[in-house]
Amino acid sequence: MTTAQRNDSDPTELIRQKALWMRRTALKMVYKKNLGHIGGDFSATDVLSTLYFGVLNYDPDRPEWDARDRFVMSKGHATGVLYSALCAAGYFPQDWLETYMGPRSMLNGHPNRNYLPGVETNTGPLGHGFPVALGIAIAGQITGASYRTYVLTGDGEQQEGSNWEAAMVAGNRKLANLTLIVDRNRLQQGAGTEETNGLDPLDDKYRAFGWEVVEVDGHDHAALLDVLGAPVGARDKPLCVIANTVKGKGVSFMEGLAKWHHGVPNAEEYEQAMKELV
Ligand SMILES: Cc1ncc(C[n+]2csc(CCOP(=O)(O)OP(=O)(O)O)c2C)c(N)n1
Ligand SMILES: [Mg+2]
Repeated sequence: MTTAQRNDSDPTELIRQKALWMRRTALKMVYKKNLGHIGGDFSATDVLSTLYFGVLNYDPDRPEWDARDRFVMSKGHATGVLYSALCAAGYFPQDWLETYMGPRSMLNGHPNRNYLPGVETNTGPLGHGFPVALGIAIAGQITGASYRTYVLTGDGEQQEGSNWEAAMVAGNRKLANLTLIVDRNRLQQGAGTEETNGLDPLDDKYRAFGWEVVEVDGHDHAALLDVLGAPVGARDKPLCVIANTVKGKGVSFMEGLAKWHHGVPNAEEYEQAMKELV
């Protein structure tokens, strides 16, 4: 990020302000388009805000800058929060957000790197982003590059088999430059993860695959900053951060309910939600 935006005396203040803006912006986009995935946008907002405004090295004027840290949004359905973050980070102007999922928009329902600066790779099919991030991290390991690779996956997404192939390779290769963040909101589309195809004990699974594992409150900016900003040199394994989150976080009547996976608020609900997001 650009150092001009950072407040070194309290780095969480900027993260908090951006997270609020991102939630309001994602809600506006979803409401206006009458489409989207607001529940998973809100569970991931604090992780993305911490990454973009406290952790990642990037330059929005040079999206392909070689030394940039890579962020892969494997849960590609959550474009409300991804596009809000990229816009807040300076990759494109705010009026582009108005075109969300419109005809010929660059802001598709799922992110497309050929259209939108800042999108590291196309995602949307669950289980796709993590294996791509693995390849990016391996490339960095082979070439001795300094960039770090971060990937955010949904917890329901972890049920896809491709993740476990990627996890195995990362552990075997001791890819310390790779951080996987699991948005552990315990809900997938329409139901809970544990009643659908349980993941627990997720931490033990990753440890068995050769990863270091840390659990964190996925809405606590200071805790996220500590874990995600920790120097790579301090470990010799890939890092799995299980971010315990709440689907729909920030709006009381959305929190923890599967219906808001891709529910859209009506006018009254929209007003109410905006009143809460201050
Ligand atoms: C391979 C594949 N199957 C199904 C879908 C449709 N789909 C989109 S999101 C989703 C649920 C994802 O749940 P989770 O990973 O927990 O996401 P979050 O709770 O963070 O929104 C499903 C089934 C998809 N995008 N890709
Ligand atoms: Mg989930």
